[in-house]
Amino acid sequence: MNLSSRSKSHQRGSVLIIVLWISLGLVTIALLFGHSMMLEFRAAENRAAGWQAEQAIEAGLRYATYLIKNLEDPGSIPLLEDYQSGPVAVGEAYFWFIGRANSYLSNVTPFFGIQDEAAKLNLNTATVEMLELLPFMTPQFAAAIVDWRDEDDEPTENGAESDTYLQLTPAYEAKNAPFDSIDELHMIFGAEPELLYGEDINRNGILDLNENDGDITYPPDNQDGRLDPGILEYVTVFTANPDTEAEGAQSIDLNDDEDDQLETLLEETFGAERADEVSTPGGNTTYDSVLEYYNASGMTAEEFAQIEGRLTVSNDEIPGGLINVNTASEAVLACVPGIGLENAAAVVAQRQSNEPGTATITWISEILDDDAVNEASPYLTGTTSHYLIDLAAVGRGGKGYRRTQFVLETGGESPRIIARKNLPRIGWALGEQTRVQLAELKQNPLRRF
Ligand SMILES: [Ca+2]
Ligand SMILES: [Ca+2]
Ligand SMILES: [Ca+2]
Ligand SMILES: [Ca+2]
Repeated sequence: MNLSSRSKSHQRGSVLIIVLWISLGLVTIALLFGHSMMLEFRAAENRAAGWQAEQAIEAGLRYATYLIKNLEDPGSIPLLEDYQSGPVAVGEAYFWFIGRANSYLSNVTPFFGIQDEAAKLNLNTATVEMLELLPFMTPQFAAAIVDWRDEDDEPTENGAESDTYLQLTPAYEAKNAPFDSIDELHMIFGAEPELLYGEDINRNGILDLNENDGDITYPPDNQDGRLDPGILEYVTVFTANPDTEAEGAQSIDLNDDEDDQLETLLEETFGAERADEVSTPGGNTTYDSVLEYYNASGMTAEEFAQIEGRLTVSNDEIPGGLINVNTASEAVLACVPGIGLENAAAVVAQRQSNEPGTATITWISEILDDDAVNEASPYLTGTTSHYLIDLAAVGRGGKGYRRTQFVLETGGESPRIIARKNLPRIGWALGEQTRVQLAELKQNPLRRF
């Protein structure tokens, strides 16, 4: 081989190496481009699934509004057998109504259904003694709640007013006005996540795996196989003022019935003859509770149940924020004077023998003595006008998880939305079984539940 041919072959080798490098570069670029396209595609897919989930939540809200508007017994909770509580398909998406089982403390699988906001203690009307009886509550936090909402800046015993809040960083003042949202509890002096959320960090009313593993994963829990929810589980701000003045309002105020609406209702329901036999509030009678009127009226329990949902009492002595004895948990009933920690379990046990969908208060006389009934009834109701619609949804392929809570208020022509809150996308609320089912769905998008 002469020099020139050796040099030529060397040149060919160099060219080959350069070509190889360029090809490799092109392949790398193509791969990187492909990868970013794939990421882009996945992001678009997730966005689309999230959008579908949001649409499903709107559909769930319309469905709940329809159910509540058309309830056979106004003021009752829709019966589970009368509607789909989840998963409900909306195109490629699904929604669920996150619910609460009657005895949810040991539940590990989610319960789906429409909830009652009147099952809870009202932060704006509950006394400090009532608040103190809630699980996880401390005397300091109960007093600080009352100080937050009361008009003055004088701390109650153990409480906290602006003096305390102005020393914090950042500093702020006590509200000195009613709570607009239970989320304001985060601003109350002494608010710790353990106090507000307890073990139920994802606020779904069931014991998720991380809520029963001690300190291995957040939140801390006592690993006792029972859910110990925090204060947020038991409180509301929405039940205080049943608006009997609202347009199309259905309620008759027994202490302020100038148009004799009750008489008309009795005649329409029972006929003129029976309506005459039944007493209507006369003269200066002021009732502390609807139940007090029932006891004076001479109606049977069956008769009273037919009209109870239309009745209310306004009374300056009564704070409002009535608790529905048909739906409240044992922990909430324990806060009611006359029931207390000693009778709450018995009331819940008695309730379980009632017909599902019961919307009357009369049955508490079967479990409490007369004194207790008189003490408790001003705080209680058998019906509700505030429904919690807690919706979770996923889009195509089980992706795009969303959760939004709504409060619907009845009393006018149609239920109206008085609160709407998106919950964080982290904090899966549908339990392990649904997670597994959805993972299978992701593998095979054509499959359905
Ligand atoms: Ca105050
Ligand atoms: Ca939970
Ligand atoms: Ca834990
Ligand atoms: Ca526990």
